[in-house]
Amino acid sequence: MDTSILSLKSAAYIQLEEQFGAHNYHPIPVVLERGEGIFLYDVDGKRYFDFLSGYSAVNQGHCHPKIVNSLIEQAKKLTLTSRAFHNNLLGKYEQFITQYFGYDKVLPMNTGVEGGETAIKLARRWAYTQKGIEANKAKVIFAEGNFWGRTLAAISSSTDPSSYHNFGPFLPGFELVPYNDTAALEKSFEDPNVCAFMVEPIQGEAGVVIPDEGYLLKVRELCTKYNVLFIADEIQTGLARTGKMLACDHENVRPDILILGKALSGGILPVSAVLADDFIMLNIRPGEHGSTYGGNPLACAVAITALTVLKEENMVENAEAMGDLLRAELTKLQSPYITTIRGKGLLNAIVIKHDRPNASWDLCLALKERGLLAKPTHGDKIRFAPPLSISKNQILECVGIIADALETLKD
Ligand code: PXG
Repeated sequence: MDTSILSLKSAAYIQLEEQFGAHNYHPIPVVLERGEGIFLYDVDGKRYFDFLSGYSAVNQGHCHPKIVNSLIEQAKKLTLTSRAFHNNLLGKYEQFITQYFGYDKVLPMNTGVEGGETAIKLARRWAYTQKGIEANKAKVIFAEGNFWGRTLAAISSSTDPSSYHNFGPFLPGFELVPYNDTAALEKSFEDPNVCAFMVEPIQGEAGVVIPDEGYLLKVRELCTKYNVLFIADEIQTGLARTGKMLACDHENVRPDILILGKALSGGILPVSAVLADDFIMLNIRPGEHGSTYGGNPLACAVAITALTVLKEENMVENAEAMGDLLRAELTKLQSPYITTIRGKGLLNAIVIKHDRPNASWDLCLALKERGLLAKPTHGDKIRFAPPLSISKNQILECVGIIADALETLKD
């Protein structure tokens, strides 16, 4: 650990994690203790623009007062009943979210990866009870470069060795096609045992990989033609992040199964949801799937408010406008070290090119020094994804910080 640029206080906190925590992450060396809107504050009181937003969990901004208030008010009344009993918020939340997104039913879970698992179980169950696939033969297709979490099922579909290496054996029944390749997808669909295609409308963790225009529309067409369920993983792309409520809205396509997570709680607690119509959802009966915390009243209260805030504060429109501005201003920098600037709304990435092998890490350290937090992904890519409440002047200030930090790559 290079602590030369850290206060002793920060170094002590990092040392504690190093000594007592598993070493399964490699964070930027900053120790945060407070968040407000688009800003984070470290233990020394230094303020930063947050350009990661908890990997898009904090779309509404840190500690949004309305969402926090819902949390506190509900926490004083009732937090968890388990699904052994009914609670007075679950039905209200279920009605709210299904009407919000236009599906018959919702199945509430907690983390994103549980949402993915749930979607696959729904698809397999539909395969056996509706499509008529022989027992244990159902296949789910994934796109290369996908990321949907860390469980054994999620890494069984992964093409990233750092996700799957030395964790086998893996779950059978998963197959891969290249992302953004509808010809390969159609070929895979010729197998009658295929029941679903699970895909991110924009691949987030792969480095904000945007498919060609028309890709999602063609996916929808092929899924309908071959009687295959279209599962959209909108855990990172959904909830206004890309300048539409859902990234699928960019092509006006409606997936058969929609998975939401992250910003469904505005970063307050883990809340995920799987939405589908009755012909898919009602194949699962009591006792066949669930989770202790899924649908707990605290999560229900928080999620209703988190979704309400997105609309009340026009976050879809702001994400679109501020994303356009951010990319235009980054392009104007004409930096020799940025080879690509891509994104939709406020889900953006730049690709760094430099002789130095750790240039993107070094750039993130330089950004941190200047008061902006971002993190590299897959070596040379840096995601720029601030909370969706960011203003025009703040975007311009941030691009100034980025320009200044890029200068440090000259030495
Ligand atoms: N789907 C997508 C598209 C994601 O980006 C998940 C599913 C899983 O969500 P949960 O809540 O189970 O993590 C993600 C997660 C990390 C990390 O630190 C996670 C994500 C992106 C980058 C880092 O584990 N996305």
